Amino acid sequence: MHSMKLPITQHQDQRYLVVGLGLTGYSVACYLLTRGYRCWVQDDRAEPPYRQQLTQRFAEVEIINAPLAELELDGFDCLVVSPGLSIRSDSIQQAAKSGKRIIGDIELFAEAVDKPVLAITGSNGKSTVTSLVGEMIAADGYQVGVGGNIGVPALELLEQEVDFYVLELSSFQLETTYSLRPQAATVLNISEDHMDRYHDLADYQQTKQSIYRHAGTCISNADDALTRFADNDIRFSLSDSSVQYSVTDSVPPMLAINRRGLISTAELKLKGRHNWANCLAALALAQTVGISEQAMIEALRNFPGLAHRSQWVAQRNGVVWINDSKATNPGATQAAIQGLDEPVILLAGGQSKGADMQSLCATLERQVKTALVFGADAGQMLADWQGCTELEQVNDLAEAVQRASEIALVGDIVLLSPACASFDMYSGFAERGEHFIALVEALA
Ligand code: UMA
Ligand code: ADP
Repeated sequence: MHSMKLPITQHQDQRYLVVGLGLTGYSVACYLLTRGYRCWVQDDRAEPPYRQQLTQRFAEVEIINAPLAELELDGFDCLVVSPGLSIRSDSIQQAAKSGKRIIGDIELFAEAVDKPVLAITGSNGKSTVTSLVGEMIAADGYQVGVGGNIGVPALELLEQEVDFYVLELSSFQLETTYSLRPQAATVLNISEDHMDRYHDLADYQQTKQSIYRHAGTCISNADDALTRFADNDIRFSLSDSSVQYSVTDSVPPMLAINRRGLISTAELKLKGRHNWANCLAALALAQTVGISEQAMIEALRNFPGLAHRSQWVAQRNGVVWINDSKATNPGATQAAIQGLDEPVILLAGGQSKGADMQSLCATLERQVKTALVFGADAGQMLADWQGCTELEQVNDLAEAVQRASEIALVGDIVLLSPACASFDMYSGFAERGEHFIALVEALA
């Protein structure tokens, strides 16, 4: 097994500016510097997260600590922009107009990759499907590289010899990707997210749909018209059993390929109807690269789900506590609540990113006894949810957990499913979820 791929020869003469030194920027800089490219790094933060790691590995690297708008960009041929930064900013638009390539880490990956890629996007369920497809491929005895927005930068995957790659791609990453040719690609679903980065839902949808551009097979969700690409899409559906990947109408339903039941949903460790859709999408993806049914079924049966996605935390005095910190938009929260049969006390809040919280009203009215809201956009939630359910504003998650423990009755579920990003109070959804677990464990 090689520890490193051979240097690539494309664009060897170009001068690269890596824009942003987060996880992505670090992986891009390492990738370029290891291969001998001329590369500089820029970040406007006083102490970029990966400065120390990068300078430890490459003492000679030049890190420019200034806003992009203040830089003379004529000396660069290509800007590799981190996903957290919008390419619609004036300075990047100007650089594009003057002929510079504007790309992201996934474009560099696409230029170098020589094995089949399965590509997954959507507003919700990406990480679950990405991991599940990875498990299916591994269960069939192949080596697989799983990464992208899920948290392992795609370029790091190139350091190992594998048979297949499975990539979770965010809309931000897709904005700067042009030549990825996935063997199969899917848009799992589209609901409002990142409305602070897009003009409207159609703009966001169009970015998501670019994953289909050079895909061998397009896999769409027949229950969500916004995911549809063309008449010959492979489709999955929870409601239409005439499409290739569906559920039977037996009780309990089975996941089915062309109406033939493969495995009962009762055998899945993943809970909630939205996860059945995720399983169908994973089956469709894995089948395009010839994974055996036996391996797919084994993976479906064993996959416990990921942390922070409707994760069971504890049962205390007849009350179940669930951590769904990864729900960073209203669509995800809706799916989490709808997956439960019990009365819910909802803990929600953070940064809404411009999403319309009223889309949750019907679900709140039906299933949520009380919503405890906190964080930067608590005010918006209070206003948008007025009259749908009982509402209380609290200062933070600690107070929300305390208050929930006071009001929860036997048989209730306390669900952290914030419908918001966490960056007003945490480094990310994982830190928020860990904090929640610690708070619940500390309850008397
Ligand atoms: N930033 C600055 N100044 C800079 C550069 C960045 O202020 O000069 C800020 C950004 O505005 C952003 C933060 O730093 O708020 C992080 O941005 P980044 O692009 O450096 O992010 P990375 O650390 O490289 O992480 C990114 C993804 N983050 C984003 O897209 C915001 C990670 O997804 C992903 O796991 C990682 O690359 C590896 O591919 C996180 C995410 O929130 C989990 N993704 C969004 C989502 O899932 O909804 C799209
Ligand atoms: P992503 O990577 O797209 O954020 P995850 O698999 O991490 O997706 O799940 C994030 C949240 O989205 C979960 O906490 C769950 O509540 C919700 N979710 C998962 N799958 C779906 C789906 N198919 N439809 C709607 N919501 C979903």
